[in-house]
Amino acid sequence: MKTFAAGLLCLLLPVAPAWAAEAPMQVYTRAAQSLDGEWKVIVDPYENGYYNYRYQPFDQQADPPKGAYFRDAKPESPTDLVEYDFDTAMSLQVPGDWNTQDPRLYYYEGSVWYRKKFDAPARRPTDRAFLEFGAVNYRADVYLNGRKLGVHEGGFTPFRFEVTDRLRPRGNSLVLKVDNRRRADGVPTLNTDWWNYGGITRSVGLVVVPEVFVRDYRLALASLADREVAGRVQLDGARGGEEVSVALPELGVRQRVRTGADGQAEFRFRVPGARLWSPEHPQLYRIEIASGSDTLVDRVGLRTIATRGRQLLLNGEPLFLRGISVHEEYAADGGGRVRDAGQARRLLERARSLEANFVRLAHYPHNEHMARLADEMGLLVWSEIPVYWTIDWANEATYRNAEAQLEAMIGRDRNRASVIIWSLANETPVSDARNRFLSRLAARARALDDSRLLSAAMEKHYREDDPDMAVVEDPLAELVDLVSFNQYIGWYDGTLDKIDRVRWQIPYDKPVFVSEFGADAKQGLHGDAGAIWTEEYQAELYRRTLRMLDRIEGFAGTSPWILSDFRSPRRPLAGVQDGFNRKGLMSEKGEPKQAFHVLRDYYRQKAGNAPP
Ligand code: GCB
Repeated sequence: MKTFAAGLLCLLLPVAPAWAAEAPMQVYTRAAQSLDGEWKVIVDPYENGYYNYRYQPFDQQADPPKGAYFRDAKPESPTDLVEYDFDTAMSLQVPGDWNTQDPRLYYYEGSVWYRKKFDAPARRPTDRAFLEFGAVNYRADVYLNGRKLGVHEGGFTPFRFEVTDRLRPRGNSLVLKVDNRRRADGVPTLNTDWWNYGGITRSVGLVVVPEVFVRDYRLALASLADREVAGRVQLDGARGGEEVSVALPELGVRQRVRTGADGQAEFRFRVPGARLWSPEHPQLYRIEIASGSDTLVDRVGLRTIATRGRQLLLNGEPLFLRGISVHEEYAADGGGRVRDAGQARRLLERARSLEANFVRLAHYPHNEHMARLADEMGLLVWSEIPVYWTIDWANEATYRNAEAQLEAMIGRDRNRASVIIWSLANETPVSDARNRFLSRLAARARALDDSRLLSAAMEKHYREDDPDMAVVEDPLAELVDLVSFNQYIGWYDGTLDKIDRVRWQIPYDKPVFVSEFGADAKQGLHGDAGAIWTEEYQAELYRRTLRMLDRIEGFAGTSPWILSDFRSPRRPLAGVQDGFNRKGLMSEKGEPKQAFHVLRDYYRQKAGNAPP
């Protein structure tokens, strides 16, 4: 299956962005030829390489001229006018955002052309090849050897193109036009409180697989009491009737099943001796899925997550989420978006040093390293799509874009034991159009994965007859499993003393999760606890807020805002913010503020590890 096949027809017709409809593909553990490293780039604010001087796209012409950058052309004679040359152009590293690699691109929002030359890997004549992109922000127009493969929109999810018949043995030219301009109808939309990092921000690889291969699988502990595991395998290229073997060697499990006409095979077996996955014992087992000449190897944890009334249950036991929100940014070494597994690990280690057992990966799907490391390190995960603030709710294309991102997120990470919550949205204003949009998304998420909890970061308001009575009521709360909301009492909403007065009305028999609270503080700025921006104010806000939250009935955890300071164009205050949201418990470099210790002590107590 292809993200979007741009065949002959598409030389004449516009290539529409790829919205969904693509089956997930598990590639993380497969050997791939890496296309990371140095790419040649041309910054193109006027999209000169895409449009001719009459503003007609070159890639909709049957025979695009050499001036189309995706042709990656060279002059063929001394008078041949070609006004670009990738070979002599500047370079950027992939994966990586462009903003922090070159000071001239720090604020740039527009198009950059990327080019990579590569030789095809050795393969058998029947093998198939896929170009896999971890994420490109925001829109990618992708061309191989001068021909368009397709378009992808959405900056945080993987996509791929089958290029089996398009590869040359040597000297392939892969060209992307990457455009990070914000759009009113985009997901996210124009307005966010984070940096709009552009570029090929995650790895690119070429994956070679046999003609028939294990494309995807899912597996979950279906019954805690019976220790029964259920799942299914999806072959690609199958005719039906293929044998598939599923093995968990450490548990002595090996099952053989056969695919139906759709290439799918279901399995079900018992694992009486299995140790369940939990933050205390993040046990993973090797799984081998084989069919014909293909074998996919992975590591999986087995656990259940559920709610009972206002309680959260992990493996049937009550669970309190000692969480922290995290942006996928590692600014400690001057960079921006997390570039590799090492940086992802350091972020999660910061979270663990807080005694957290849970991370809210805000506000978009993070790179795949995060959930995989969380599996290994024993951190529970909330994963969300960037349906943030003022989405274009009534626009069907916007809905399909959001749904595609949801499908890609769930498709990629649904075998990660660490991931327990899919979140649909953040602080979205209640309206009929928004309710319809989110209830469709909720139904889609349930259809894709019924083994996890659904949530969304909602908002609170106050009762008209009682200004100290905070109410969480939202039609969305009916649809989700966990009633989550963000609140900033003592920061955007009143001063510290208000925190002590507020009472809560939350009329759902569901666990309550406080997905954000916090205050800005500049690390190293000290003063009176009554003065904002100081570490003391932030620490005091944490002390009072934690006491308040403990009074909420059904309070099942929190993920305060946020682990580390992060870049935001909404935060210009010189000398304090300097372009950073300062609500971190640590500076962007990882230096803890006082509030870090307040929250860590609280979490120690919750974990039953309070110092004497
Ligand atoms: C919020 C948003 C988060 C912001 C934060 C803030 O409610 O969900 O994205 O960064 O507040 O600091 O204002």
